[in-house]
Amino acid sequence: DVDIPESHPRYLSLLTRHRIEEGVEKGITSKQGLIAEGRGEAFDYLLGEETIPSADAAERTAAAQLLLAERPVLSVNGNVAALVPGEMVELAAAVGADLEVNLFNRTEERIRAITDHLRDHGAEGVKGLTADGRIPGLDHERAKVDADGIGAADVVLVPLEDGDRAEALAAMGKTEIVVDLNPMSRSAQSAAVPIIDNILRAVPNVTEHARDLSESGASREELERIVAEFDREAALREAEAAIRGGDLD
Ligand code: PTJ
Repeated sequence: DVDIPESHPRYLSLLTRHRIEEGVEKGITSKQGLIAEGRGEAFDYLLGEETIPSADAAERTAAAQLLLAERPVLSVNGNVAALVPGEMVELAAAVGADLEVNLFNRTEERIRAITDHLRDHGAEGVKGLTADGRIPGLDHERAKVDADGIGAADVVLVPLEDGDRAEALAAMGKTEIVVDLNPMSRSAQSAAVPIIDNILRAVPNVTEHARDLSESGASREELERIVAEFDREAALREAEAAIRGGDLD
């Protein structure tokens, strides 16, 4: 990747910056993606740059939810493609989900670049170019999805998503899993399963949970129990408390 010694105290954050910069240079990540990255980094710093226990519980729940789904879809934008392309391909394989390139600042060119990038990382049949479906309640460009992808999905993973789109997808009745370092963002607030963690840690951990659950032969009942026991309000509260640095009351 790049010559940053792993022992460097800011290793992960330097690696992340480098990947995002490279993403912009390759035409994968938008310039707004740089701003989003800076915002995420600040929250991650306050979280201690670690997966807190409530985030791990959310990641296990996300794995259960994706395994239970009939038509799970993982949405990929310019930041996700730059940061965790191979990890998204692995997660899709572990839970039997489709990958769909879906952009906030949509251009055909960037969709093609991201699709190629995902294929270079082993993806097959990436969705997103057909764009024959619409999310109700959003303006034209922001509303585009593949009808047989996100349009028909029952469970969607939308990492680093814009608030309006996250709310509109939830309003369509989809079970929404969001990865966002800001527990106060509308995306995190509208998700059935908000994962307040860095996408770099979150995606591999969801995959690991999915593999554990599959390999241990977890039944539907057990997966449903994991989903039912997850408390989204508590997860959001605990993340906010960790960021604010202390007990809430
Ligand atoms: O590629 P596009 O056109 O689809 O655009 C993607 C971005 C991310 C630019 C677009 O969706 C956007 O503008 O998003 P926002 O509104 O900036 O929200 C991004 C959220 O992701 C913010 O709440 C950040 O704190 C959070 N975030 C940033 N980096 C990470 C992150 N969350 C988890 N892991 C990160 N590495």
